[in-house]
Amino acid sequence: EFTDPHCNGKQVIVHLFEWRWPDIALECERYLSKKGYCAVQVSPPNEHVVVTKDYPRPWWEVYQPVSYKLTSRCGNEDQFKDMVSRCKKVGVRVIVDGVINHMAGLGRSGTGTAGSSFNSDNLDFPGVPYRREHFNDRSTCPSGDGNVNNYGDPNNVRNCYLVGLTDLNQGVEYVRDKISGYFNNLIDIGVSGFRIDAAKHMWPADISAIQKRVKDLPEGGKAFWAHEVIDQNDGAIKVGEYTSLGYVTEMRYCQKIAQGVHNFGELGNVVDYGWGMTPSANALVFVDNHDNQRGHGGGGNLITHKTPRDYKMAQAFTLAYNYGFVRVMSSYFFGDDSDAGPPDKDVSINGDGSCGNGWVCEHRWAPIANMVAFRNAVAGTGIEHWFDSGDVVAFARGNKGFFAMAKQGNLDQTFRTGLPAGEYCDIIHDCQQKVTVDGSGNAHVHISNNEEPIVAIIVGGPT
Ligand code: LAG
Ligand code: CA
Repeated sequence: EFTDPHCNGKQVIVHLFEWRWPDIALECERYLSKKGYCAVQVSPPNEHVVVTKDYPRPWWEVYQPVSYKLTSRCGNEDQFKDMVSRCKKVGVRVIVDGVINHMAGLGRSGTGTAGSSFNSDNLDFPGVPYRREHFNDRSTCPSGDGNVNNYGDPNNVRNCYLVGLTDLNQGVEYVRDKISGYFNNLIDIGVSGFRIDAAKHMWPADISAIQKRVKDLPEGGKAFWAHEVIDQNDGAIKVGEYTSLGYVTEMRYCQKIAQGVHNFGELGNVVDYGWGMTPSANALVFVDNHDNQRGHGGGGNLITHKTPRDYKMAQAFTLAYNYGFVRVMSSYFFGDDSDAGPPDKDVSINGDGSCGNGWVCEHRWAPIANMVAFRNAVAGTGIEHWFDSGDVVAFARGNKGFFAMAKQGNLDQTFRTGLPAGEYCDIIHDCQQKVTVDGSGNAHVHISNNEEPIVAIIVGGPT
């Protein structure tokens, strides 16, 4: 019910992390629509704190709400509306990162990005307005210091302050009304779905009560919901508590795909239900996200754009495989500084289609971008003709697509592809090589030892 992305069967969303609204509008028109991306997840559009005290304008200031007015670091309300309508016009939906667990952190006060005053220590957010009675307190939070400090206790995780962020009580009717009012305003503007920040830190029943107050989309049906629940088999809270509410983030996949790319022999076990991984129908799947790529939110031992060859293999495999609904990450460079905010320059596009001005644009890397069409083309098919030698992995998706990658490159091998006979373009390399499938469905595959030791072909693809 809450897992329909409303984009005509398209299968992949992209997170344009901290991109500004005018840049996203342009990207929808010039790129995302053409490559078959279903939707873009945008950073929180609501008013938030301006952090200058601990660090000059860190990325994470957008996770400290001041109100639900639509002026944020990414742009103002007019720019937001313009982006949503321009993206929608070219068939790309907008999914908003909804920060509704909390407001700004203790110790912060002043004026937010839309001009509202606030004082966290007094639990006073007149821009909403929220007051003391709308927050959790000693009567609901059992931890000694008021902060989340025991992941074994759901009351602690959900009713206490996450890293000192003033924790809203979503059990209060007024709070539910304010949050659903914010979401309904976004739906009126044309937004199609929500990524729910810190869903683990809210009661599923409270989220459900909020969802009941959120209107259907203008074209009919419920909005798309993806709940951020970090479950790495390390605490009391399980993603399964949220699957009736929409998609849930499957963080264990980040660990599994990293292990798999480091040792191809493990790729057959990349979805481990024994590990409690979410059923495919509810799993939001990604190689990395904006938190774990910089060591926040369950980081460590995963693959990011900083190792491009591995990253391309991880993301291409993820798009070729048949697990979950895939979100592609699109980052900016941050070196060793995990607090660094986004570049203060527009996203520029180089002659070769890559991005400049500090934007990584993984979603434009050919092995990632072109695999979006692959996933769209093979939707609904199963994995067939699985081959895994420990160095080489290959498989078909029904009789619609075939994918192979070779860890060391230098591959010359014949595989069963399951595809109809014919000549196909290798979509990974923009058709620079062709793959011929013979009458029995076999094809000889060549992979050089380069930066993208991958081959992929689809029925109905470019020729
Ligand atoms: C999330 N998911 O559950 C976001 O994906 C994650 O990026 C958010 O944390 C978190 N929940 C709260 O929305 C981020 C940073 C934190 C940052 C927080 C608030 O990962 O490091 O905390 O946003 O800006 C920062 C400071 C803390 C401080 C806190 C309160 O890093 O040291 O205690 O602000 O002032
Ligand atoms: Ca909470």
